[in-house]
Amino acid sequence: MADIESLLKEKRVFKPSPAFARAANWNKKTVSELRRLGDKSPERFWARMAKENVSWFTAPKKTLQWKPPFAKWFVGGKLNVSYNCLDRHLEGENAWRRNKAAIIWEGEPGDTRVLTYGELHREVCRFANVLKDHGVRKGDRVALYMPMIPELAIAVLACTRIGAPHSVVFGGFAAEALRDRINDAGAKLVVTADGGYRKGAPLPLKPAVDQALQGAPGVEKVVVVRRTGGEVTMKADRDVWWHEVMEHASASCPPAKLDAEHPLFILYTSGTTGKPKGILHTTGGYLTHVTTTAKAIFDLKDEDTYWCTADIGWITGHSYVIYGILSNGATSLMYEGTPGHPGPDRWWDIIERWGVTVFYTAPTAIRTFIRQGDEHPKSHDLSSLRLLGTVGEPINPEAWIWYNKVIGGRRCPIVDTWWQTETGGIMITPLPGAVDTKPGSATLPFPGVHADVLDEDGDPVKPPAGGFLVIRKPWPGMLRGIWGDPKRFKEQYWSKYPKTYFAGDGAHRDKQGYFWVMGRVDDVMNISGHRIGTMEVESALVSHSDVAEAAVVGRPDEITGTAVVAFVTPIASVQADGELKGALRSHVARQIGAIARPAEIRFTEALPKTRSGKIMRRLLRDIASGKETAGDTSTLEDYTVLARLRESEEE
Ligand code: 7RM
Repeated sequence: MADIESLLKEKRVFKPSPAFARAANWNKKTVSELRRLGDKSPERFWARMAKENVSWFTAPKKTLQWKPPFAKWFVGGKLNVSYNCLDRHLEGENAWRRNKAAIIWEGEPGDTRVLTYGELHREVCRFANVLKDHGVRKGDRVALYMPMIPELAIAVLACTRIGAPHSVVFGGFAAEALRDRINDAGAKLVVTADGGYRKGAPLPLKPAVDQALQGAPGVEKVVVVRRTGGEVTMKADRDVWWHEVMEHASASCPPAKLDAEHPLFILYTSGTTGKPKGILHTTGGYLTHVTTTAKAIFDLKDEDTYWCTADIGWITGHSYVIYGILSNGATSLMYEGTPGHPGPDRWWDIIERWGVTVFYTAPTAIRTFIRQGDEHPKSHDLSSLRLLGTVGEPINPEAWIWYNKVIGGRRCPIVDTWWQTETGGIMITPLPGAVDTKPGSATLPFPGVHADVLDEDGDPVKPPAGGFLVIRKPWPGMLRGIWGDPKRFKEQYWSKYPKTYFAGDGAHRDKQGYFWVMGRVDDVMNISGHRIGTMEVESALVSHSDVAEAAVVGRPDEITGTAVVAFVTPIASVQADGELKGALRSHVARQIGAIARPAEIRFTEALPKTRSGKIMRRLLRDIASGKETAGDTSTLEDYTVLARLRESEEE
């Protein structure tokens, strides 16, 4: 298992421009000083960040208490997340931010709403009072099943104001998945909406809540936002309208003074099998991590209009649409709908109209845009952009170069950020004013983060080489556990190596020590004894001009152990035929080597993805080997894809 062979041949290097470097929040000098501190003592590094970037009612007494795998950060410290995201921007020397936009929101139909820091503070206080009026106390869990509307941001911040941990459930999940998550967290109250807009039409949400609650006896109240105006049934004594209960709620609600380790939220992420895991994050460490990383990596300035396209139902939406951005007093843009509505240029239109300066999105979205053609971004003025980011998957160099050229006009640094729901915040990333970038590499660990790549025996690999990605020292944003399941927490993350967090990803380090994350180790294929990441074969496939997207899995093979099966979506104008299959097989052989040549290629219109755009390869593995799908499919975005894929079998 030791080596994950890296066959990536990427050699290009991009240096930060002198102008960007000069103005950066963290320049070369700051970064090298902080790296030294973080290498020597992560605790002292994070203690300094907690002091510089977070406001405390009571300063922490001890930075870290570490009883592996259980960590407590900033012990004795008291704080409030909503205070850090709101109140502190209305006080003292920051008081001018009262009328600065905190959230610029745009609905899919084109309606807009701008909430200033002053207004957002008022709304959050009012909703915090509504929660209290409806029986929610400190420690009680609140489930949020909502579209991407301002009320979702208001609701999460209101929860943090009173110390009620929230559990945001993707609006795309079905009733059953919602019910399981409500019950697992033991939520007492649910906030939802009549519906939201997606792909040009209202999509109802309330019926799924009604259905879920038939099997969720712990829920006492439901607050319903009117978004689409669609028909809903309101259950007497249980359901109330948001606008009615908000009408008389007081806008004064002092923030609860919470322990640094008070639970902040639970976020469910799908396990490979069975029950989804409720990842638990707490208050002081998480806020320190996301505030510090957002400031350094997105280089947030008061003049910026920052847009992260992630849904709040994903960790990226928690950390870098809401918490890390608002705690820095920056302006966060939030968009309700799909990228393709009303036309394929919707995102570029938003960037142009609002003058977005920092843009953070997923490689899967970038590949979709490449497929649609350059004319869409090129029909808009994107010159406001100054910094680009990616998250969620490895980005193939072709897509990186396109993003740099077509979206960034060759002037914007790209930060390829590696992290997980479990890590809370970004862990491996370029610092845009200080670190040279290479297309396809997340570059180096953030200061204070002790990431490494180990071999099967637990020894660090000698670069250039591949292995298992781990974090050797605790960090403040780390998950504190799996809700209600400490055993699974230990087994899942802390059992492969002693006292070391195993992320489940494979990575390669190059001669310079740069990290190249190759994807989940479950996805690594062993072909005649050679370990090849699915991502490398995918990257080779999408570098062919006729291919828009590709997903690769291994299928058991008597001779080679594993045979490569590729699911390929060709670009719109191309004839998907046997000739193209042959061309793609040779292309992969040329790019990587004959060993990686797909034994089978299946053309498909769509791939099974999560709402956050990750390809669900374990479902493809079942299809490739002709098995029925086992395990959790609740995170699948479009259920019809599976049936269609089964029909794609080779003639
Ligand atoms: C933030 C998020 C986590 C998994 C992770 C990786 C993959 C994320 C990158 C990446 C390569 C990246 N949380 N991943 N970012 N792989 N380069 N920059 O995505 O919990 O939903 O997923 O995503 O496999 O383990 S997540």
